[in-house]
Amino acid sequence: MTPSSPIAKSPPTIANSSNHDESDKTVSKRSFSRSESIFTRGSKSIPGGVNSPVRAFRAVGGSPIVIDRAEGAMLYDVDGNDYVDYVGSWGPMILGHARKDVHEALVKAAEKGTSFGACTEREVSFAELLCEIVPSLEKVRLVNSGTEATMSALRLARGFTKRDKIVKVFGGYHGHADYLLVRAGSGATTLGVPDSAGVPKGSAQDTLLVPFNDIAATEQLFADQGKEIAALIIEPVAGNMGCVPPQDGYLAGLRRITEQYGALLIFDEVMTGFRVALGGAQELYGITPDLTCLGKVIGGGLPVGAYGGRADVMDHVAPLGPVYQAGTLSGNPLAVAAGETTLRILKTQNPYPQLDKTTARLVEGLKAGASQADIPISFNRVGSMWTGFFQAGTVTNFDDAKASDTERYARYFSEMLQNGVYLAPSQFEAAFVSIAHDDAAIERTLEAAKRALAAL
Ligand code: HOZ
Repeated sequence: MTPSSPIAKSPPTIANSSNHDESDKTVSKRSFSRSESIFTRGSKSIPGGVNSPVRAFRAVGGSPIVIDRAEGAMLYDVDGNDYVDYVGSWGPMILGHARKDVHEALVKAAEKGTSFGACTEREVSFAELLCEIVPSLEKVRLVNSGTEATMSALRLARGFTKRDKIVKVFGGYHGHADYLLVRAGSGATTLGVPDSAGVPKGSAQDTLLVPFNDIAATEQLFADQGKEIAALIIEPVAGNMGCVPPQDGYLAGLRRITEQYGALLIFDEVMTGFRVALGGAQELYGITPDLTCLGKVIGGGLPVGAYGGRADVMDHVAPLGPVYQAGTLSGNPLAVAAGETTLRILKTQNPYPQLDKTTARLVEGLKAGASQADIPISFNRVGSMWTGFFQAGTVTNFDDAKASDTERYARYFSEMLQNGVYLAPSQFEAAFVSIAHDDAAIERTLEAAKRALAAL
């Protein structure tokens, strides 16, 4: 499978673009001076200098690199440094950056107007495509972000069941709605604020918690309070405590318990949708939730979210039903153009076997490097989503993830940055491989990791 060419005129220069001169093996230290000065300037007008906390380098030290452009698997910062990118805009960029076909679809859509706040034919074909691809979707509503999707799905679940309580897992992150910032993973854990200030007690008191991969605890919770629980929301492959796969039978167990107590099962597939399989984790593991939340990949790099599922539940959403949810830019023609083009490419090309192979090669290589360097790193991977936890133990839940050596991860992160690889500036995030990550990108990453581990 050959990805379409990127829009920039110059071809990516992966193999020779590190800061290592292969002829004399000298290493020049990368300079980040322009990034630093822009970040310092930005910190005066933007809180913490970032528009989303996960972008800050607080957990790893130093100041964030400031991006100039991206192409294929590569990021380029304002100092002229290049990086093999494993953040992928936190998941959306499964086709790689600056795809020509996505770009063309965007230009074409923009020529017809950027927002109407009214119906379009394309939002209908996009909804049809989503319902065709994602097994549980009978009806779907477009929103603007993953946070909006989870917020709306939970309101709908509460309106449908006429119950107030919801269940999430420790370390699960489902966006920044009040009642979800309870023992939340991702940036909330990275920055030490798993329970955010500003959340009224009343909003959080109906959020119940269980450990990920713990069916017995979930069973017990439902035995105690099941008749009051509207929904259990979960990332079927946890991604916001780092990548943690569900153990055999776990998702089936959740399906059984929620059904038994008349609660809805909501899969937050913002990260896993169109990522771990075309139809997401529900296709991969063969479990059908009542509602599904989507984001990231469905926007093809533009802000899109969606929630959908059983028609009898979705029909409770206004204007059909009493659960209100709205949005000026929902179904925005640019976002839908980028999203639809991305999904059609994924559907036609089926890059998933290739993504799996590439990521397996990467992770196996990283594993071998870690074992040669005698540094314990525990790897989890599902398809093109993975995390290397700096510890010897197996990571099956949030407590396991938190046992990682975050200081060592921070040193590794900085060394990888110096060696031209951009990872998430946190131990508690998943990394993503795109179809633009070719052999040269993987080789370069493995070389960088060897150097980084040797420097620890
Ligand atoms: N789910 C993303 C990180 N785990 C969110 C990105 C953000 O918070 O900016």
